[in-house]
Amino acid sequence: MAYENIIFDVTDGVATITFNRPKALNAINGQLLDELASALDEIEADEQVRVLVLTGAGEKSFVAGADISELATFNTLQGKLFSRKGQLIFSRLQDLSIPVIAAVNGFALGGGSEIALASDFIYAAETATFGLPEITLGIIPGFGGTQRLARLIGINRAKEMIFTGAMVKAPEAEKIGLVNRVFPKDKLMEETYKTAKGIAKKGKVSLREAKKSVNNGMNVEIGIGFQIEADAFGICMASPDAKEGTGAFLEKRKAEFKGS
Ligand code: CO8
Repeated sequence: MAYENIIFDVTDGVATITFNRPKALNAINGQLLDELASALDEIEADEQVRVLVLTGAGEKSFVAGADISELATFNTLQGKLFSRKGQLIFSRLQDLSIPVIAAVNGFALGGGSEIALASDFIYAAETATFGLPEITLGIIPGFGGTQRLARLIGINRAKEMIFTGAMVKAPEAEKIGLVNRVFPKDKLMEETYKTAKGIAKKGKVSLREAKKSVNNGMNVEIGIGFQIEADAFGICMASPDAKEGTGAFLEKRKAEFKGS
C-alpha cells in the first residue's frame, strides 16, 4: 500500500511509523487508520522487525486527536463504527508480538493520547502535551482511552483528565506514571532509538512471551497470571534463543539471538 498519511520505515530491525498529516497536526482520519492497519500487516509479516516506534512528523504534534472535521459529519452509527475501528486497530498495537514504544514529540491529544496508551511505554519530549479534550467537544474518548488510561494511572486521575479535558505537560505526565521518561526535544528520537535498538538485540520469542504474559496477566486474578507466566516460560525454554542465551552466558560470550 502506498502511504499518504504515515511514513513507514524499517531499519536494523526497528520499524518506525510516523504520523504525517502536518496541515492537521497529524490528526487521525479514516484513511490514516487504514494505513496504520496496513503497516501493522507489513510488520506482522516481517520476521526481521523486532521493535516498533511510533512518532509524529514535525516538531509540534504527535497526533492532535481524531480529525474533528471528519468527526463532525458522523451520525450515531458512523461514530460507533469509527470508534470500534480505532479500538480494534489500537488493540492490534497493544497485542503486537513485538514491543511498541511511543515517542511523543508534541501534542498527544484525544486519539493521539489513545494511540500512545496502546503502546507498551511512552517516551516524551519535555515539550510534549497530553490530554483527552473530547469532553470539550461534547464527546468522550472513543479509541480505548476511558479504559486504558484508568488502568495505567488509576481511576481518579483518569477521571480528572477525562472530565476536565485538561492538558498535561510531559513532566507532570511522568510524575503520574503516564510517561516512562522525558527528554529534551532534540534528544527524544536518539534516546528512543537507543532503547529500541537495545531491545531489538534481545530474543524475539522471549520479548513476545514477556509482553503476552504481562498483558494477559493484567486483567485476571494473580494465580491465573502466574499460570500464564509459567506457560510462557515453558515456551521460551523450548526456543533456540533460550539455548543461545543461557549457552552464551556459560561460555562467557555475547548472545547472538536468531529470533526463534
Ligand atoms: N482535527 C482536525 N484538524 C486539526 C486538529 C484535529 N484534531 N487539531 C488541529 N487541527 C488543525 C487546525 O484546524 C489547524 O488547521 P488550519 O490551519 O487549517 O486552521 C491546524 O491543525 C493547526 O492547528 P491550530 O491552528 O489550532 O494550532 P494551535 O497551535 O493554535 O493549537 C491545538 C494546537 C491546541 C492542538 C489545537 O489545534 C487543538 O485544540 N486541536 C484539537 C485537539 C482535540 O480536541 N483533539 C481531540 C479530538 S476528538 C478525538 O480525538 C476523539 C477520539 C475518539 C474518536 C472516536 C470515534 C468517533
